[in-house]
This record gives sequence, structure tokens and C-alpha cells, in this order.
Amino acid sequence: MRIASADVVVTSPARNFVTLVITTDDGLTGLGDATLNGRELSVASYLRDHVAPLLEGRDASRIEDTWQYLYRGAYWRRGPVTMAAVAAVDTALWDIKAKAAGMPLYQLLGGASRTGALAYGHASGRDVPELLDSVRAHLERGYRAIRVQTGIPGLDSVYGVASSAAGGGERYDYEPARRRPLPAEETWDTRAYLRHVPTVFEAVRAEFGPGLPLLHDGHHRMTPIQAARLGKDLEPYDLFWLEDATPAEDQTALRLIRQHTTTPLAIGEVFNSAHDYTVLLQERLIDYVRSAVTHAGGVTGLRRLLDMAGHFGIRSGIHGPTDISPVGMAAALHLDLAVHNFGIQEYMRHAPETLEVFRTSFTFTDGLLHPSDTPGLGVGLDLAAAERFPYAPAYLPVNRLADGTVHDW
Ligand code: KDG
Ligand code: MG
Repeated sequence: MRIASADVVVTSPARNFVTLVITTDDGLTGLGDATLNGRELSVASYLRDHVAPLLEGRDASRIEDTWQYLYRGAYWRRGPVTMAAVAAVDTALWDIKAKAAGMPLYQLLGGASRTGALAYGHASGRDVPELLDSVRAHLERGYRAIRVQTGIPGLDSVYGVASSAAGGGERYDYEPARRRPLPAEETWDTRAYLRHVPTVFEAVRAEFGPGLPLLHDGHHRMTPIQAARLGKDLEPYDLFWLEDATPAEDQTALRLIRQHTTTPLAIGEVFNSAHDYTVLLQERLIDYVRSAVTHAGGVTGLRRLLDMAGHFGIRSGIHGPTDISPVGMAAALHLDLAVHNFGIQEYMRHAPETLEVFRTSFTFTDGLLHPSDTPGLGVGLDLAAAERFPYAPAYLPVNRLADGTVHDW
């Protein structure tokens, strides 16, 4: 079974996605997600210009060898663009192998360790009443774990908080709604945030009781000592996790946070290699790893990372916002089902236009996701539908302090 072609599809059904389609000489196709939000075309070029010519004629069944060939062979290792490209090839080859075997991918990864993957959704509100409505809407949709984000008094807009209550507060504003050629700029104030967030969790616990797993994303905005304080202040509200408290690339920052708080910590959506985690795992500084299949070298890369985390009793929390395409999401679900150290799966539902292009088979029942038993990943790509949604540039926002200094987010 040889690779006959490797084609890159860039499409924008509600938001931009880059998909690799590998076809074999016996007519099987495999899909891989290569979407890097705000930098999509760089991965498309890496794949088209530098990877596709290397793939043609290769044995499609040699997944590990192809991974090593692209990773080691390029000399320039790691990095979000390279690893998204490697991920797309790897995922597409796993899709093909599982289709050839006539099995859902999770069977090739060792079979199911559970009946489904507990998913969390994104509730948000510009103020507390709007947030409580959004939590209610998520519970009605079947979610059994919920991420909580709100507006901050004094700040005009906050990333991760929907600018309208329509849709139950689920959507980010940079999906396509505020698509523009340049990134939007938001103003940030960490002291205002630190004062406000504990009052939000107090209100959510008062309304929904102690049992509901609640999560929160700090989007890398705090210093270690600020994060330590927030972790302590949130202890009474028993969070499932506090995510991305500090800029993720500074692994040793987590030591200070860990010394001060028992609030569980999650990090890693911007990481692209197991090497980004070595201090975090060996010193048990986090509780959940957040990498996506799409950004961490595919099914092979993420499986290696999750196995390494498992040795330290650290669990998975695979990144699953809407900029992970349904292909990346399906790959995550197969891993969620198979690995022993599963923790939780992020699940923001894709827009209807996205689901016109990507035909999914995964299910969401009683708060649990299942990848389905369709052979392969269980996702189809409708090329005619994809052509109806041409690429348009869209960027994440840039954060500044009141005096204009660029800030982390
Ligand atoms: O592309 C960036 C988004 O995927 C990210 O900001 C979403 O933080 C996020 C999350 O936890 O889903
Ligand atoms: Mg996040």
C-alpha cells in the first residue's frame, strides 16, 4: 500500500481549517488536521512545498518510520508549524491503517478502556447572571463538566467570553465573528481579574451545588505568585483544574504555584513536544496535560506523551476548542477511549457550516463522547462543500495593559 498523493485542503466553514488528504494506490484515503489558528497558511505551505513530495511512493503502513523521517530528517525539530505538519501526516496514516484493518482507530491503540470520554463545555457570560444562564444551557445540552469564564468589571472585552449571550455563551469572538485583517487588541488588568474570579465561582457553586466539575482557563496571564494566590482563593470551590495559569514555556514557574495551592493544574495547549513537559512531569507540577493531537505530532506524538505522563500519575485533558478541526477532535476521542490515564476531553461544538464540510460520526450522550465504531477516524471530508468556504485571514487578539504594554494572554 503506497502513498499515491498528499493534498492540502484549506477551507473556512465558519473558521479556517487546514486538512491533509493522503490517498493510497489502492484507493484508501486518510485525513489529518494541520490547523494552526492564525498561522494556517504556514503549515499548508510546509506540507505542500516540503512534505508532500517526500510522501509520494512511500509505504503508507510505515507510520513510525514516516514520523521519524519527518521529525529527525528535517534537522529543524519541534515547533508549532513542523509538529502540526507531522501531526497531519501521522493522523492521516493512522486513519488509513485503521480503514485497511476495518476497525475504528481506538481498536488499534489497544481497544477501549472506558465506555466514553467525559467532556467539558465552555460556559461564559459578560456578567454573572449571563454566565449562570450559560451554565444552565450547557447542562441542558448534556454537559456534565463545565469551564467557567466571565467578563471582568472595568474591562471592555475578555478573550474566552462570548460577546453575546446568543448560543448559550459558547462561542469565542475570534471564531469568525470579528474576522478582520489585523488582530483585535484587548486591554487587560490582572488585579481586577484576581479580585473578581473567586466571586464568580462562589456564585456558580451557590447556584449549582458542590458536585458539578468546574474548570477555569487563565490563558497564561498571571505571574507565578499571582497564580499561586488565585489557586489558593479558588480552593473552597473545588475546581477540576486551573488551566494555563502562567506563560506555559516557563516550566519552573509551576514549582512556585504548586508550593502554595492544592487547586489542580493543567497546561500545554501551546506545547508541541514531550520535551516541553519534562520538568512538569518529573516533578509532578501539573495534574493534566493539555496538548492536542493536531499540535503535538499526531496520534503517535500524543500517545508517547500520554504514556510518559501516565508514569507520573498525570492524566489527559486534550485540547478541543473549535480551531481543532473535527478530524483532530476525532483523533483525540480515539486516544481518550484507549489510554488508561484519561482525565477529561474539551468539547466546544463546531459550527453547522464546519459540520457540512467535515462529516463526523462521533456521539455525545449523557456527557460522554464516543468516536463511533466506523473504521478509521470516522470523519469524511466533503470537498465540494469545502470549496464553498474560501480562506480569509483571522487572528487571535493581542492583549495590552492600560499603559499599552503588550501582555500575555
Ligand atoms: O487557538 C487558540 C485557542 O485554541 C485557545 O485559546 C483555546 O484556550 C483555549 C482552550 O482552552 O480551548
Ligand atoms: Mg486554554
